[in-house]
Amino acid sequence: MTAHLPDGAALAFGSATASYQIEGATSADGRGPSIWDTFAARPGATRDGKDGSVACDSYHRYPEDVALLADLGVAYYRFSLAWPRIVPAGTGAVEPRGLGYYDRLVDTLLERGVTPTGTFYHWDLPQALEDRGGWLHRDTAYAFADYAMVAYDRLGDRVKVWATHNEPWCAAYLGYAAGVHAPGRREGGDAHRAAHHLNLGHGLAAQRLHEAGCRDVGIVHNLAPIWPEPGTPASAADGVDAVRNRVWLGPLVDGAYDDGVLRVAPVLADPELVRDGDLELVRGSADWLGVNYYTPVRPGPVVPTPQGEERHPETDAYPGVEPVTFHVREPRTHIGWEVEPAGLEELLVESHRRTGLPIMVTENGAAYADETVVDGVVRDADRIAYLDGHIAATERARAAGADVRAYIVWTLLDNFEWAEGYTKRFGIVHIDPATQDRTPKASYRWLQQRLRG
Ligand code: IFM
Repeated sequence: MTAHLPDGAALAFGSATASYQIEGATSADGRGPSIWDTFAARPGATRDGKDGSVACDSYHRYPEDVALLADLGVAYYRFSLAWPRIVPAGTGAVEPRGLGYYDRLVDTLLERGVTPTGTFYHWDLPQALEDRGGWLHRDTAYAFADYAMVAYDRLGDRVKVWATHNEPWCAAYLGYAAGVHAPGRREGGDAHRAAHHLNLGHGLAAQRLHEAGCRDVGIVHNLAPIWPEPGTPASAADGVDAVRNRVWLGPLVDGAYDDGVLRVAPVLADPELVRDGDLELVRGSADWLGVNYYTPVRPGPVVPTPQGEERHPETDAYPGVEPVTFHVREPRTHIGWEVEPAGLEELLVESHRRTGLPIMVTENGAAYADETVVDGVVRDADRIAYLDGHIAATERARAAGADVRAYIVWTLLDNFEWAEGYTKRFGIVHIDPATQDRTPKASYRWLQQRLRG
C-alpha cells in the first residue's frame, strides 16, 4: 500500500509546472548550464528565439506563485527540480544554494497548506553530461540516480510523493531522434538507446529511493491512445504504439521489451545495451503512474502526391516505424492539438488495466491565444471548456473502475513552452513578460469556484 498519494475517495486537484519553464535565473547561485540553455541559444531552435533565462522568474517570485496555488484551493503542486541547480556539473559537487531554493519553496508550500510533489527530471539535463554523451550514454542513468538521492536526502522529510522522469518519450525521441527538443540531435534508431537509459535511470533511482524509505515513487509518461486512420498498415500503427507507449510500460510491468518494440528498435536486443538485470530492476519499480494527456495520436497511411510521398516531420520521433502520416481532427487548441476528452478516458482505463497502479493525471491543459488582459480579466472560455471536458472524462474513467487519484492542471503560469518559446500560453494565470505581473485568468476563477464547492 502506498502512503502519501491522495486516497482516491474523491478526485484530488493540483497544478503543475517545470523548472526550466518557470524559474528563470539560469545563472544564479551556482546553477550550471543545461542542455536547454545550449539548445535554445541555437538560431531557429525556438519559435520566438527566446530561452528560459528569465521565464516567469519564479526563482525569485515563488512566494507569489505559492500564494496563487493556495488561493486557488488545490491540494497539490507538482514541480520539478533543476538538476543543474543541485549538481551543476551533473556529477560531483553539490550546490547548497540550489538545494536551498527548493527548501524554501517546499516550506512555503507547506505553510500555505499545499502538498508538494517533486519530479526529478523534466528535461534540463546538465550540459556537462550531454558533453559526455547525454542519455545515449549509460553513465547518465547512474548520475541521475545519484542526483535524485541528493535531492531526496534534503527534501524527502517533507516531500513524500516523487516522480523520477517527466515524459521520457520527449527526452529520448524529440531530443535524440527528431532533434526538435534539446539536445537537438538526430540520431535515428540510436534514440532507442536513450529510451533504455531513461528506463534504467528510473529503475536505479526507484531502487535507492525505496531503500531510503520513500513509499511513493512514480514515473510520468505522456502515453497516448493510438487511433489509426482507415487504411493504416497494422504494423505502422503497432510501431507507433510501441515507441510511444510500450517501450516504457513493457519494462515497468513485464520487465521486457516486447517483440513489436524489438521490431522497430532492434538495438534493444543488444546485450551490451540492455544488460543482465536492467529490466528486472525496472519491473515493478513504480508505486504509481503519472499520465500526461493532451490529445490522441492518429497515425494514417502515407499518401502519394505529385511531389512524392507525403511525409510528416513527426515521423522522425518514431524511429524504426515505417512512414506514416499523423492526423489531427477539429477542434484544435492554439498549439494545433485536437481536443478529444474521450482519449483521456480511454487512456486512463487502459493504463490502469495494463499496470494495476494508482494513477494521477499529472498534466492536462490547453494553449489558447489569450495574450491580452482587458480590465484585469483574461476571458479564456475555451480553456474552461477544455478543462471541464477532461475532468468529466477523468470522472468517467474512475466510474469505469480506473484507480485515478488526482487531476493536475497544466499549468499554473504562462511559461516557456520549449520549442514554441513563449508563443503558446497554457497557464491559468497570465504572465506579462514585460512586468512579470501575474493575472489569474477566468479559468483560474472557474477552478477556484469549483474547488470551493
Ligand atoms: O509544457 C509541456 C510540459 O513541459 C510537458 N508536457 C506537455 C506540456 C505542453 O506541451
